[in-house]
Amino acid sequence: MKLCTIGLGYIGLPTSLMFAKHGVDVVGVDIHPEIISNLNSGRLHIEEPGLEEVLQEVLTSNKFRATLSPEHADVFIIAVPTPNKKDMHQSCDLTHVMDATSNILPFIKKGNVIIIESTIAPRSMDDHIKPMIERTGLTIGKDIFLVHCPERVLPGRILEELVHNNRIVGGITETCSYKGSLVYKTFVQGEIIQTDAKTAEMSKLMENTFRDVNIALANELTKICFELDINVLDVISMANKHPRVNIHQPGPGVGGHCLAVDPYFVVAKAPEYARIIKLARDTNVSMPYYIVNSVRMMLEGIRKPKVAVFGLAYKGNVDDIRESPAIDVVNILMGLENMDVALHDPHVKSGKMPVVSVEDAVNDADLILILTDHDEFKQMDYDKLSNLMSNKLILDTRNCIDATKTDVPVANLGNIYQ
Ligand code: SAJ
Repeated sequence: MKLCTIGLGYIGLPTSLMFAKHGVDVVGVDIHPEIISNLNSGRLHIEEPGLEEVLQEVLTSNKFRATLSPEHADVFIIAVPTPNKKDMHQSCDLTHVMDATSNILPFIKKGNVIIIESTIAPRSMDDHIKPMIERTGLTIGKDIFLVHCPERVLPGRILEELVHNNRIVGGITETCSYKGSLVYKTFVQGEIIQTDAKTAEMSKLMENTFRDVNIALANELTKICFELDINVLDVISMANKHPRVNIHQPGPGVGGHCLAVDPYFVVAKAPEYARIIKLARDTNVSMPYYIVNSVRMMLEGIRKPKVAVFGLAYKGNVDDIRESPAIDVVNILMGLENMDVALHDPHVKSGKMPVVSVEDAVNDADLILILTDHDEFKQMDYDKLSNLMSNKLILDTRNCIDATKTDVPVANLGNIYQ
């Protein structure tokens, strides 16, 4: 089998490498020449545990190569970004998916399987992708097989989840679903569930929406508990002792290219009904302001305070800053008069954000503001580090450090004041 993947980002690259590792001849396509030359020389442009080793392995076995333009293949997988449009409801921008589909059209032939893995708004396959393919004159379900198989892997655990997660394969026809499922049988050990395209689209969106709404509940509860002088973290851990309750963790907001993006695709399709989903988004988007207010309360009385921000990535142990709430917090803090802000993130390269060393960040700082739960922050010697500070305060918005291991006062979202 020969596979041509379009898009070599957080999903397309690990997926390509996994197929190559399992004996498939893979050609990966991306529009960025530097990504192509880096990958062909064994260098990654994204951080993901275990990925570098797999890249070396499939380059050595000649099962993978990267290139700028598509080629004939048996299977095409499209894994390009679907951002929000800048319209009223932030609907799904299908431009990259449509472009990628149009770019492979000259190379498709009878018997091919075309798979869209990008997260897309409900009905995108039926209303937009299917008509494009049909214009070639090929009959879907007979000559060519079109499916939506949404990616569902968790950054940080991608290689493991690619193999062990269940896959939803939503075909335009039943034969399409069947042909699509055969492709994933190459390495998927989880269940491969066949359905139609629009059910697959909506299921994927609901997975991320469920999580976003649940986190919004935790964030709303944080504000309620603060007003009532109750520790929200204790409340959540007590409530979660119930066998059917699982409230997620509050934090500075919800980031990444999935939870902070996908729920809007549903809202935009049915705004009059998607009310909880929209409110949850608004609640999560409000959290950076809540965090900055908390910082201001903790620093009250200090003339020109300095905040050392720990963590810019949208979540722990990744380098991805897309939609990161930490970036929103930083922007709001930097907009305040009489506030110094220094940024530290061991995973984020200085080209992306003006990050400094941990010592430079805390030097003369009044407060360490932890916004991302990187392992490095959990293991830090805060007693030693705090000797560089003017005032010794930590606000751990991720509740990730062990406050009993340091003499520095540690506040968290359950306990803003010290
Ligand atoms: N977060 C909280 N509280 C929590 C859990 C997460 O504030 O209790 C925040 C994180 O810090 C982060 C954001 O939510 O800012 C999203 O992180 P995440 O770990 O929940 O998810 P992602 O965006 O890394 O990956 C999600 C996953 N979806 C689900 O778990 C339902 C993943 O399986 C999907 O493949 C991925 O979205 C995607 O690409 O759609």
